[in-house]
This record gives sequence, C-alpha cells and structure tokens, in this order.
Amino acid sequence: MRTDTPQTIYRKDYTPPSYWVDTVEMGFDLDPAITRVATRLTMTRNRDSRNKSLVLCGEALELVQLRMNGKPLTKRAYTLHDGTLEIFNAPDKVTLEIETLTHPDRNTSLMGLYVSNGNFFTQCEAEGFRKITYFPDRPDVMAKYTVMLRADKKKYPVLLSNGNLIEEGDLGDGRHYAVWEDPFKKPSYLFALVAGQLVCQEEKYTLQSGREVLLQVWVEEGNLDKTQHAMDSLKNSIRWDEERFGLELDLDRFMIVAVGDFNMGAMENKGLNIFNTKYVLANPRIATDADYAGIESVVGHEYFHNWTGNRVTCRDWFQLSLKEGLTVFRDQEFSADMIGTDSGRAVKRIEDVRVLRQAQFPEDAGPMAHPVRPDSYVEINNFYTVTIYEKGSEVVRMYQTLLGRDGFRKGMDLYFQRHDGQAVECDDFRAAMADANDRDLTQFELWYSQAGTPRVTVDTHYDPVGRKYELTLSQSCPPTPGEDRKLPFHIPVKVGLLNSHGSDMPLHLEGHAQAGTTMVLELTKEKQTFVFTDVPEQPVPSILRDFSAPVILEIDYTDVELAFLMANDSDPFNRWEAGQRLAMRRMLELTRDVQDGHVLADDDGDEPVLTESFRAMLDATALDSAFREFALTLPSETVIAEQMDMVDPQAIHTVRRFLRRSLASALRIDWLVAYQSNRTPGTYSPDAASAGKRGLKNLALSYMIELDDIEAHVLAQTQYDNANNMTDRLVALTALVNSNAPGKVAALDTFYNEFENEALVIDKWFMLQATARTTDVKAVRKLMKHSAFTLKNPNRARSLLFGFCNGNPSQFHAVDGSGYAFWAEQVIALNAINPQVAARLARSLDRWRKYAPVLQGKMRAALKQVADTKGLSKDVLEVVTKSLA
Ligand code: 0A1
Ligand code: ZN
Repeated sequence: MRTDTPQTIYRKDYTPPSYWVDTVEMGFDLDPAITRVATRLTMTRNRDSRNKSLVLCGEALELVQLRMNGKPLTKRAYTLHDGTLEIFNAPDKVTLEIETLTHPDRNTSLMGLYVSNGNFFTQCEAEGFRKITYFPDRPDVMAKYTVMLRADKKKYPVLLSNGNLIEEGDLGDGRHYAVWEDPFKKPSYLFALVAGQLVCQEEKYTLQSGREVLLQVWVEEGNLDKTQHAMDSLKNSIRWDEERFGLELDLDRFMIVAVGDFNMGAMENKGLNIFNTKYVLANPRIATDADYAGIESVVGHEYFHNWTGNRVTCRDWFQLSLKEGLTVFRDQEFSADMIGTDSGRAVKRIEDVRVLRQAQFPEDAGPMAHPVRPDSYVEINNFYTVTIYEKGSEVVRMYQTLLGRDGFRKGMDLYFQRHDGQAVECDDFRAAMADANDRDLTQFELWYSQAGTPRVTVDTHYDPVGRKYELTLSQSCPPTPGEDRKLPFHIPVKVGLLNSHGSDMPLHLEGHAQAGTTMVLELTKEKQTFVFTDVPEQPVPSILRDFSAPVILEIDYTDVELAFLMANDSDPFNRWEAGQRLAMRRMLELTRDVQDGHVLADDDGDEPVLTESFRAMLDATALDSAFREFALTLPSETVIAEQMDMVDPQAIHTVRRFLRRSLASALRIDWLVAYQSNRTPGTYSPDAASAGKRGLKNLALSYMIELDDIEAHVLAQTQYDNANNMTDRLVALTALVNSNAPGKVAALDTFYNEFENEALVIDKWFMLQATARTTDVKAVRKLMKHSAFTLKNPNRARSLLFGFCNGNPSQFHAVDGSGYAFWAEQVIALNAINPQVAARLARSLDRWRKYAPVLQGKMRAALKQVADTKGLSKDVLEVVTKSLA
C-alpha cells in the first residue's frame, strides 16, 4: 500500500502568481542521453503579492546551476522539494539563469522532451514544461520566448520551435544551430521544439488580407505521399476562420509536425502544432473515410486553438473547457460547413451526438463525473475528458441556439475585444455572450458548475375544442459524486409539431408572435407548460430538434408514432432519433426476455414496425446515403448498456446480433440493392457524398455477413480482393473475420504482410482483431506476443488493449473475470511506462457498479489490485480511487 496520498487541487484556492515572466530565453544542447537546457527568465513581481517568495515548478530535472541577477544563488536562498523551487527574498525585478539536464531517451511518459524514432519532440500541456526547466508552469503566466537549438547536423538536420526562424548556422564539429523567436506572449504549455530527420510539404498561402504565409507539414522521410489532405485541411481551416469568425492567422509561418509516439490526438503549440501521425498521414491506400474526416477535424481543431486557447488562454486548468469546449464546437461547425449541405450538417450533428452518448453520458453517470468546469482534481491529465471536450462543446452550442448565429458571433467578437492576450475564465466567455446580446445568462452558469446529464420529461395534452396543445416539460438531474441536489438548468428545447400528413404545423405559442415551424422553448424551471394555440388537430410533437441540449429526453411515443417520425420529421436529427428509439425499445425488451431465460427463436425477430421502417429507409433513395447509414445502424452495445439498471453484456450482445440477423434476413434483397447501388467506382475520393455511399454500402455488407452464408462470404471476399481504398478493404476484412468465411485467416495474413511497414494500418489490424466477436482474453494475450506489438507506443497499446477492453464488451466481461484480471495486469504494466495512457485504460471499469453482482465483485477485486500496487502514478491512483469510492 502506498502511504503518500497525492494532493487534491481546488479551484477555490486559486491565487495569482507572485511573479510574472516577461521574457524567456532558452538554449538547448540536444542529445538523446543528456540534454542541457540553459534558461534565462526576466521576471517582475506581481504587485498584488508583496512578500511572497518566487515559486518555480520542476520535475525529473537535474539542476546544474542557478543564478539570480548575475550571482549564483546560495543554498540558503532557496529550497527545492516535491517539484517546487522556492526562492526567498527575491527583489521585484529578477533575472534568473537556470541550467538543467534531462534524459529524453529515457522519457517514456511522452511528456516534456522525449525521443520518438530517433527524433526529438516536446509535449508541454498541461504540465510538461516543468520537465524541461524550472518555471512558473501555469497558464496564467504568459511570456515571450526566444529559443536556440543546437544539435548534431547529420542526425538532426531539422530544428524547429515556435514562431519565426531568425537565425541559423553551423557551429563546427558537425553541430549546427537555429534561433526561433515567437512574437506572441504565451503560456509555457504552448512551448514546443522538434529536431531530427524530417521532410516537409510546404506551400505559400495568401490570407484574405493579402498577407502571404508559409504553411508546412513535416513528416518522416517516405511519408510525403500522405500529407496532401492535412495541407488541404489546414488551408480550409484558415479560410473558414476568416469567413465565419473574422479571425486571421497571426503568424508568418505555421507548421504541423507528425510524430508516431503521442499520448493524444494533437497539440496546438503556437505556430508549431505537433500531431499524432494518425491525424496527419493519409492516402487512399492506408486511410479510411473516417481517418480523412478525423484529420480534417483535428487539423481544424488545432488551428482554431490559435485564437481560442492561444491568443486567449485559460487562467487555470479548471477553465480547460473554456478553450476545449469552444474549440471542439468550432471544429464541429467547420466540418459541417465543409460538407456544405443541410443534410450533410445534420449527419455531422448525428455523428457528434453519437460520440456524446457513447462516451460522455456514461462518464457523467459514473464515478469520474465532473462539471464542465471542475472544482478539484488530483492529476490534471485525467481531466482531458469527453465532458470537458464534448459536453463543453454542447454548452457552447447552446449559446448559439439561444442567441442565434449572429448573436453568437457578436459574443465572440466581444470576447476577443475584451480578452485578447489574456488568461481568463469560463465566466468571462459567458459574460461576453450575455453582454454582447443584452441577455441575462446567470442561470446558464449551472451548465459549468453542475455535473450529470439532465433528464427532460414531456407530457402533452390536446384540447380539440379550444384547439390548444399543451406541452409540459419537466427537468431533473441525478446526483453525481459530491453533488446530491441540483438546481434547474437553463435548457433550450427546440420543438416542432407534425400534422397527420407528416408536415410541420405553423407554431403559435401563447403570448408570442408566430415563429415559423420550429422554435426554441427555454426551460428554466423544474416544470413549465407551453401552450400552443390554433392547433387544428392532435399533433405528433418533435422535441429537442437538432439535439438542442445535452439532455436525456423522456417521451412516451407509441411504436407507430416513432415510425411516423422516422418517415416524416423535417428535422433530420429527430428523424434519426425516432428510429433509434424504436430499435432501442425492442432491444431492451428482448434483453429482458433473454435474461429471463428465453432462448431467442426466429419468430422473435418478427418486427413488423421496425422492419418496415428500415425497409422504407433503405428505399428512401432521395435521402443522403450517409443519413440512411446512420438511421439503419442499431444503437451500440455501450449505449444499450447505459439504459439498463443492471448490465448484462452477453445478453446485450446476443440480442443486438440477433436483431441484426433478423433485419438482414427480412430485408435481404433491399440490402443487396443498397449494396449494389452505392458502389463508388473509379478513383477514390474521401468527399462526404462518396464516403456516405461507401458507408451505406458497407453497412449493407455488415448486415448481410450476419447471415454467414456463401453469398455473403463471396461478397466480402470479392470486396476485399478488389478494393482500391482502405475503407472498403478494412470493412471487408472485418466482415470476413466476423464470419466463418473460408478465406478469413488468409486475408488477415495478406493484410499484415502488405502493410507491415505502415504503422497506422497495423494498428487497424490489431484493433479489428481486438474487437472481433470470437476474440477472447486468450486470443488477446497471443496478439500481445506478436512481434509488432509494444506497450510503449500509445497508438499500438490503444488498438489492442482499448480495442478489447472498451470495444468488445461481451468478451471483456467474460463471467470468469479473466478480462478484468488481464485489464489489471495491463494497467499496472502501462503505469510504469506511461501513466497517462495507463490512466485512460484504468477508466474501462468506471461503470462496474452497474453490472450483475458476480461481475461486480470481480471488477472490484481487479480495481483493488491496481489501487494496492506500489509505485502507482497519481494519474492511475486518482482513477481507481474514485472508482472504488
Ligand atoms: N490541447 C490538445 C490536447 C492535448 C492535451 C494534452 C496533451 O498531452 C499529452 C496533448 C494534447 C487538444 O485539445 O488538441
Ligand atoms: Zn483542443
């Protein structure tokens, strides 16, 4: 058992820094074994903090020298313990010179300065800069940086850092140098350097103002055939931010660098974005449609941070969603605008809501639930969550829903006008939105301070005589850790009313001017009734259109009403939603039957309403293929599990598969027609229309393979053999692997051999096996022995371990508990290598209290085994402690 309990940091304890940093000059002598870092800081005492000592953070550093205002500091002038360097009695103006040593090649945490495939990279968010030098490593300290990099010229021909290159040259004895100057003040978490053997695709780009900028995408040699899409995405992002928000690139040079070892997706370092290769490298041979879309959105995301995050940053890490929620909202809107059509926007919206329900709703209902602006944390790295990002984005989206697009833009303009160059709070953003629109958004703060997913219930009453329709909305929110009682939220509820022909009725809300056929109701109390007048017939309500708030909507529709909405709702989101409700209801019924010991037989699959709705959707060729693909996809096993009081992963799996097989068989011809008519012959293009067609075609294949007959095997094998792009290839391989097709083993082998040298494709190869139906713990252990497997590379670890623990629930939750024992082993192994990745894996047991008692006991034992392990990082410790609490 460990004895030292890590410290909890509280938002309420925020105090401004005792010193500001004006300038930072750094010199790096780069060497993988020992890198020497010389830092000169000029600092000024913060007038508000008289008499306080000067505090710097440092971690895993060797301190070689420390000088203040030109003189070495005596040992009595400072203390150094627990990662804090405290200097007493420092004058108001200080020049501090610090020399430190670090060991990049031993740094497997991938935080601070590290080596990946022989090249140097940094990752400083959130608290990695302190692994490079002693510094007040907190986002409210913003300074100007000048950086000199020195290294062996042969081994490290490319030397990059933030801002502009102002000087470079040779040093003799085979070494060279480069000096970079960043003209903008920035917090230390945005510092970056890259050094090594890299090549770039570059382009000059002219901004709307006429100014020319240099854009570069840096990759390892041999990958220049995979950078075009990232470059195009960057140019599109630059243009979009000018057009939509009037925000211009403020640098003369903007660089993206791809690295194979990276903990997250990418990082918005000023002028020098560093990316996981997964979000840069693409060509049709190696990347799927989803990869192309992911690259576009992540390139956009990091670029948009330049204003929302870098120019205006966070006062402290509790405000993380100030930059992340806003920037996710911006990247979602960007991707939607890139598709360009209304139906394309709707499909993007459905995709984003699917992510929210799959990952954020469970988080918000589990032991790690936290508000969008948390009140405390132990390890900040654990708070880069779907709540901060995705729910945070929903919160930002609600401003736009309440204020309109123009009102939202006014709020953004005021936000930059007030706060450019500052480190601010979520409240400052809310104030800008309120003030720019002359609106009271006081109650809206509860979206930042209260965790949990609110539930909104709907009651309706129609009065045919008075031609009135009453819509009563009630809200509640379940307790979350540390918050037993919640106050009512300010919830925008977008509604429409359908007449019996399926058309929208004009809306007359009592006491309001007519407002078209969709309007936003503002639910602010626990319960509110909205009365519509001049309603000629009993309507079918369409509530929470476009998913106007991140809530769970409880509404009693009959199956027939759901089928009606699925066929007619003018709001594509709710059209999709109706189908999901219909399918969910049936799957929950069947799951109950299975749990009661009922063995599913063919006639259980007689689902006239669901089958006919699906048939109609398959036949509705006027709708986008992408939309139809989503409408025909059953809710995932994880989403089903969230609806149950006691989760039974095997029953869920059985039922979902059973229903898929029933639908495959009942609609066999229709699937085949959809398959044939959505082919995309000719040259591959990742555009939304083509990707949507492939999506529907491949969904059809995935249904047909459920029948596991020769016809389906041949279809999958032929697609595998003839595919001219990775999307079709991978789907066909997945279909084969999840069937008894004779060619499946051979296909897995040829795939591996063909892509042996493409790390990102080998990740897919591991992932698809990790999530295959027949893959049990034993099979995963065998895959771990494969020569291509390593725990050290986060992408590889994620593909196999996260793939299995999060993406294969019926096998992971094997009743003998073998999945949990395996999980514990891997969390402990990863903890020693990379605490951040380990802590993510540790989250796989978050929802353990929702499972049957036998499983619960085994999960708790596994959690305790991890919690009791010696030498646990605070990352993992925080997760398992909160889980067990
Ligand atoms: N700010 C980045 C996310 C990020 C956070 C922490 C990291 O350290 C391991 C890396 C990246 C973003 O939102 O894209
Ligand atoms: Zn971000």
